Amino acid sequence: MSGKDTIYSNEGPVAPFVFDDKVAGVFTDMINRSVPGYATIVAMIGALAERYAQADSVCYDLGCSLGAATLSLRHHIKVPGCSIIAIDNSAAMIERCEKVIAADSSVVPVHLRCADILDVDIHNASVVVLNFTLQFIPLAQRDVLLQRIAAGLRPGGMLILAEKIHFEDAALNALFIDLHHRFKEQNGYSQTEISRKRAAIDNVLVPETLRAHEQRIRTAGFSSFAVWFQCLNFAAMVAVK
Ligand code: GEK
Repeated sequence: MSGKDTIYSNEGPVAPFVFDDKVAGVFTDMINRSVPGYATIVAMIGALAERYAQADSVCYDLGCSLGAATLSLRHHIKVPGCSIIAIDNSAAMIERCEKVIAADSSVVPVHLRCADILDVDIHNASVVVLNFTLQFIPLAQRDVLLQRIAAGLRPGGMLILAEKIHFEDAALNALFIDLHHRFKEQNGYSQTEISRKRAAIDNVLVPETLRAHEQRIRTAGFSSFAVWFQCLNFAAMVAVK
């Protein structure tokens, strides 16, 4: 389904990164070769949802791309009456995601929506997943989004948040960025591809510190918070209402 990501292999001016048809067509290859631990995080999203999905509730996958987290949720939900709402504002992603879901055998209902997650109602939720999506939301809108998620979660409901992160210590921040670039190099990206992608994503993907995430999550009304995965400048967190 996914082609090989060669989007930044040529020289030339770099436009800001967008989730268009070209990106959607190579997305699985791109994210697996770019995000350390991505497959582990996706698998664990299912394991967490298996414990926290509640009967007759909704699991939300916000910024679902091609539906990797949706499939993981779908194959782990065991309670009756639970459905999944998967949302992405990229039409190219949603078109492909529809095919992925149609080809999958699970009977848990999935409703796909092409919409901005900032505009979508969150209601009767037991699990909400933001798997590398919040980092693309403008900083000024992140508090309100987290407050809406907290309000839409049932008591005992869970937020699963994975993000690229920033470090307050400048030397460590530089070290982790450098090691992440080495990781990409080891996965077959050239120096040109790495630096052009970095330029394209600058100001489009805005990472924050773990401290900022925890503060926002607690202020939004969650009662517990933990980091359950981290590799270099990529981390996955969990919070329970
Ligand atoms: C996975 N979760 O594979 N509204 C809806 N979707 C959005 C918005 C928005 N405001 N902003 C960005 N997106 C996936 C991976 S990718 C992560 C998520 C990455 C969507 C965007 O279109 C893209 O599909 C996704 O969020 C981010 O488990 O590329 O690093």
